[in-house]
Amino acid sequence: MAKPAAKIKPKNTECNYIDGQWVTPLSGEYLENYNPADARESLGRFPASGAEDVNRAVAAAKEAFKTWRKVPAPRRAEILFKAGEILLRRKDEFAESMTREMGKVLKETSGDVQEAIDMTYFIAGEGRRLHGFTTKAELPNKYAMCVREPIGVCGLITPWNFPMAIPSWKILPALICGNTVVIKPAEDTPHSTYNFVEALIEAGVPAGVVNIVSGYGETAGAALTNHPDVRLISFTGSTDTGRIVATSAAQNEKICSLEMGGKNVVMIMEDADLELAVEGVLWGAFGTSGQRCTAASRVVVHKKVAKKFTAMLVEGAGKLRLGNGLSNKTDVGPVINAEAMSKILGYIEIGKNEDKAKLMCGGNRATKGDLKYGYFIEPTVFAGVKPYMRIAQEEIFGPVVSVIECNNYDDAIEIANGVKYGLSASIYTRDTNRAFKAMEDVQTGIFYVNASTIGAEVHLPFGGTKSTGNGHREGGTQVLDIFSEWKSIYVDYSGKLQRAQIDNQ
Ligand code: UN1
Repeated sequence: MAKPAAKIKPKNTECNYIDGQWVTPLSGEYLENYNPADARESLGRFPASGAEDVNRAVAAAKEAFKTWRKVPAPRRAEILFKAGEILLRRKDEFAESMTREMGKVLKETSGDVQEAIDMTYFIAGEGRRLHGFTTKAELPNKYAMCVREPIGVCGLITPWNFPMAIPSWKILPALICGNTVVIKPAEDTPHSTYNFVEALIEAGVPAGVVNIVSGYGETAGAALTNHPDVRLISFTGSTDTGRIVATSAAQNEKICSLEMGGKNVVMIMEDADLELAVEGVLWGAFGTSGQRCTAASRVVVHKKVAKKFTAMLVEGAGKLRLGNGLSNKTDVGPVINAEAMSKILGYIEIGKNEDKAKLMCGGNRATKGDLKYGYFIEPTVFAGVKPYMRIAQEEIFGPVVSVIECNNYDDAIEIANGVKYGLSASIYTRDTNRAFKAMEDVQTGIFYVNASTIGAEVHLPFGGTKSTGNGHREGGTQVLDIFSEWKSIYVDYSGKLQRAQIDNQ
């Protein structure tokens, strides 16, 4: 008689993590994770979960909330501190795995893991500072105070461009406030979120407190945003998807925090240090292949220095080396997938034809040697761009930058503010008065002086105005306002009937 086939234990990454267990998806479906630098390389399969998987995870999170909410915040913080240590120990390994699935260079993926570590320590510290306040009550012998309360089950939907940092921005503050979470990582980069959650598990997060359901937005994501037991949705991604998320969240009164697109500007005044400015724009526009919501995608430059600046920028862009992010010779990695590549190339066509801007360098897919196996786009600079053009208005999310000339400071501000987004902006100038004035005049959530539009730090609020978001801020202590609700408490120690007291007023 033939022996029964040995049961092969599925890898953790082929499972969802629900109620403290790695479980295969009830949907029975999977998605394949590919290396964007070489699409021949599969990095394994992950669940393509359905509504029944999400239901299971939400039920576990709902149950775990009953006890987790009662764990004192300083105790919850101890787990986070431990997770920070684990992330630090495994930083190189996690950075390498992120470069494989996301494409950005090792320096940037190490930065991504570091941002998660920073967030871990920062938010763990908040475990001893979940301050409320007291105030005077209207009556004598009465005490009034206000405390933060956890919200319940939080549904988190995260993007692929910062596949560990952004999950950390959401999971950690949710946990410190006493909530439980179900996270659906981006389908292009689930592994980095799995790595992050593994660190939390090793640090001792109890079963059901953190759950991962991997899958697509249309199925797993939609099931999460529609689930009646999910009290809060926190989403980072495109403005179009954010609108869908917000609409379904509104249907059952969910708290909803959205972090969406950007069309960030670097303003270069006639007195700027051009070398500094060029370096800033190169890093801001082409770092992470331009796939940051904070990417510098517009440069507004004073007409007196425009020619010189553009020549320096084009020279710098031409020197950037495209390649696999694992090589220390690479400056710019691939874009995330074939669809993104064709969208970006589509915008380059719009820039050349419809907008009739001047293509100064780049403009093509790079296919030399092994690059043909990946999704590489040459760093692209357009000059002669007018503020109304589509390449100057729409988020391209790729290595494409538009140089727009301005006549003076007021002109620069008008162009800077003339887009629907409001995430990040910067000014290069040696005039401190002007720098301070710009701080006030620019309508964005983040502003830099003599630095690029990228590089936000975790202990300051992160988020944008206008169509970039819906008024919330991640990072800083302000993130606690997303993940907790205020409870006002009145203690009457007069021992008198309330009615009598009111009459005495
Ligand atoms: C994003 O692009 O979605 O400030 C986040 C920065 C990074 C975070 C970017 N710390 O560029």
